[in-house]
Amino acid sequence: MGVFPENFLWGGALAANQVEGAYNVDGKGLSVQDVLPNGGLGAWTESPTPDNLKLDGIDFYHRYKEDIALMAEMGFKVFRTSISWSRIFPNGDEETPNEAGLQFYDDLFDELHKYGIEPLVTLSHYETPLYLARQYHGWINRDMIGLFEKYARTVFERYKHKVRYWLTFNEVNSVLELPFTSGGIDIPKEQLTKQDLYQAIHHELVASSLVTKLAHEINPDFKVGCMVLAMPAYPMTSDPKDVLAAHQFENLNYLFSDIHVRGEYPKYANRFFKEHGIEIQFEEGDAELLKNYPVDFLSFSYYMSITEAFDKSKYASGRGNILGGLSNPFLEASDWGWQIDPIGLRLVLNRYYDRYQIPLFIVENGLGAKDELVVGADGTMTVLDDYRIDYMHKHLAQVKEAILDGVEIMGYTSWGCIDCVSMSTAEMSKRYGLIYVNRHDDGSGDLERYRKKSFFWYRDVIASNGENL
Ligand code: BGP
Repeated sequence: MGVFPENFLWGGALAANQVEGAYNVDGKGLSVQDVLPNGGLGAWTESPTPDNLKLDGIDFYHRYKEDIALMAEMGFKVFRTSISWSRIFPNGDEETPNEAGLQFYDDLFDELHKYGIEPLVTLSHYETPLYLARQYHGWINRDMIGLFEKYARTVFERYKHKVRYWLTFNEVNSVLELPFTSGGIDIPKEQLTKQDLYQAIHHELVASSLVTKLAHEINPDFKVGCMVLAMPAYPMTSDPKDVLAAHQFENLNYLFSDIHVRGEYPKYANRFFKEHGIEIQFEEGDAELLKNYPVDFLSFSYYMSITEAFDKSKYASGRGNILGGLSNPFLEASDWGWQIDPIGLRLVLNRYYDRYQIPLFIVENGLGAKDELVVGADGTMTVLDDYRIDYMHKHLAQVKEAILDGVEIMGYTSWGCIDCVSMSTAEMSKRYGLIYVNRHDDGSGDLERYRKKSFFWYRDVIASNGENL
C-alpha cells in the first residue's frame, strides 16, 4: 500500500482565457481578459489590441486533441480547465446560449473521456464577459447573481453526464486585489471602497451557494468546490505583535473558505467590518442560502507563503502571486520573485483540514520559469527543466507528508501543465508547463508542442501513484 490513495486524481490545470485563443471565433463575446494586454495586474484597454497574447493563447481551441493526447500519455486522471462564460453567453445577459460555444466544450469533454480523463471545470476563471463589466460594473451589481445562475444552469444541464467536478470562482479572494480581472468591476481600484469590494464578494458568495444548490438538484452526483488562493502567513519574528499580524492576515484570507464551508460569516469578520466601515447588505434568503448549501470540497492554488510583521516598514518587501508580503530570508525565490516554500503546502493542507474536515484538492501549483528549447539526447527537441522537477518533487513530497499527517486530499493538478500565457503579466516566457509551446513574448513561434524532461518525470510519478517522486 502506497501513501497516496488509489483513486488520487493526478493531472494538470489550465484556464480557457490563457490557452484557447480564438477570442472572437464561433460567436464568442469578449471577456475582460481580451482587453488586458499586460495581464491581470495591468491596466485595461478600450478594445482588444494585437499585443495581447491571450487573443491567440496557445490555440488550444483548435489543438486540444493533440494536447489531450499528450496529457493522456502522461497518465492524467483529471484535467482542470474553465468554461469561457462569453463563449456560452457572449454578452452575459442574453436569453439563449451560443450553441457553437456549448458544442466546443461537448467535444472537449468527449475527447477527455476517450482517454478516461475526468474533467474538473471552473465556471469563472478571471474571464467575466466584458459586456457585464461595462454595463453592470461586474460583481458590484447584484444582478450578476441571476446572470451567473443562468450560465451555470445552462452548462450543468448540458454537461450533466460529462462533468462531475465543478469549481465556482477561481481564487475568489482575489477580487480585493484585482477587481477588474477577478470581479469584472470596471472601476479603477483607487476609486473602490472596502465596502464596494466586500459587497461584490458577498454577491459572489451568494452566487456560489446558489449554484451549488442548483448543481446538486441537477445531478446529485456532482461535486462542487470553492477555489481560493491559499497562502500561509508567517510572522517575521517571534514578537507577539508580528505573530498577531500574521494571524490577522490569515483570518482575512480564511473569510472566503469559512463562508463557503461553514455557511456563515465568521465572528472575527464583525470587528474588521466595523473598523473599516463595511456593512454587508444581505437580502432576504442570503443567509439561508449560505448556510444550507456549503461546498463539497475545498480547492486551492498554492504557489508561496507570505511573511507578515506588525511594522512592515522595517523589512524588505517580497513580490508574489497577487498578494505581496515581506521577503522571507529563509526562502529562495523564482525568476519572478515568488518565494518557493514546499513546507508551506504541508502547513496549508493541515490548517485547512483541521479547520474544516472536508476533502481538499490542490488545483494549482507549479513553477513559472524561463525555459530553453534544446536538442535532447535522442535528437528530439526538449527542455532540460531539472529546476521544475525539483520544485514539483519537493512540493509533492510535502503533500505526501500531509497525507501521512491525516489530511484527506482528492488530487493534485499542476498549474499550466502546457505552457500558457501568464495571468498576471500576459507573458509567454513565464512557463509552467511539462509541455513546451513554441510561442514567444513577441508573438512569434509556430505553436509546436515539445515534451520537457519534467513530462517524463511526471509520467513516472503518476504511474507509480506518487511512490517514485
Ligand atoms: C493563479 C491563477 C492562474 C495562473 C497562476 C499563475 O493566480 O489562478 O490563472 O496563471 O496564478 O500566475 P501567473 O500566470 O501570473 O504566473
